[in-house]
Amino acid sequence: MEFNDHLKEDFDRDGFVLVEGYLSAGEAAEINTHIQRFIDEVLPSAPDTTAFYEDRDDPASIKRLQNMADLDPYFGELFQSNRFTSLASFLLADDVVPKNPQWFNKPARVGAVTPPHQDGFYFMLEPNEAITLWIALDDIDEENGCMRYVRGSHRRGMRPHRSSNVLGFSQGLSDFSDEDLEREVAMRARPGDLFAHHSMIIHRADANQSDRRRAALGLVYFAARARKDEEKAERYRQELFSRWEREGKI
Ligand SMILES: O=C(O)CCC(=O)C(=O)O
Repeated sequence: MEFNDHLKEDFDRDGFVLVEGYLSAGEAAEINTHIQRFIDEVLPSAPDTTAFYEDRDDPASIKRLQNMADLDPYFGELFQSNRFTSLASFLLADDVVPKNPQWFNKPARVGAVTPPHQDGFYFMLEPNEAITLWIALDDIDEENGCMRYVRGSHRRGMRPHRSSNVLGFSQGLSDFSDEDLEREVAMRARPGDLFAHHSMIIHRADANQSDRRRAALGLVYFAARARKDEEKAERYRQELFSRWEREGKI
């Protein structure tokens, strides 16, 4: 697939790029249909850690689905498809290793904030070179919790994080500042629009204060040149799951 050089220049400069209509509205609707099928048919027999809820007593309040590629061939194929790997590869200037696709949902009224964070803090890569292709599946704006990126922050290193108390986003920046807010851009999107964001970019989203859902599919790819500290990552994962179990969150 051919991509415009400006796309890479913008991505390198800003740490994120919006590609409007990367998928058609029809293709986004098809993904929505498969998400619902996944919830109805796959989730009931999937491991508990596949879904996180805003309210564990309310099955309609799913805020996150993960491991979808391993559990369902449709998401496996979508994730591995050239359409996405070629874009990730072009922007990272490397071969890419597909990681986990996740569904990020903010249910109407109850969808919580996404705290400011850098994905690379969770990824634990050296060099920290990875990308998320974040595909909007709804009309998304300030009211239902659009993505907010701190332009260029991927070039200014890893910032300190601390426990955020937000399920699914356990870590948030501890020094998020007014200067970050000044550089931040709120990005509206329509179904099928795609944001590509670098693992070092600071991003966040507000809670969903609207009567509309806000959903997106996030496809994560690591650059082939990036090496993961597997031991550190596993230790972190275990600590996190024990904490969630203790707190009754999963
Ligand atoms: O969808 C969201 O609110 C956040 C997603 C996110 O943090 C990510 O894709 O890295």
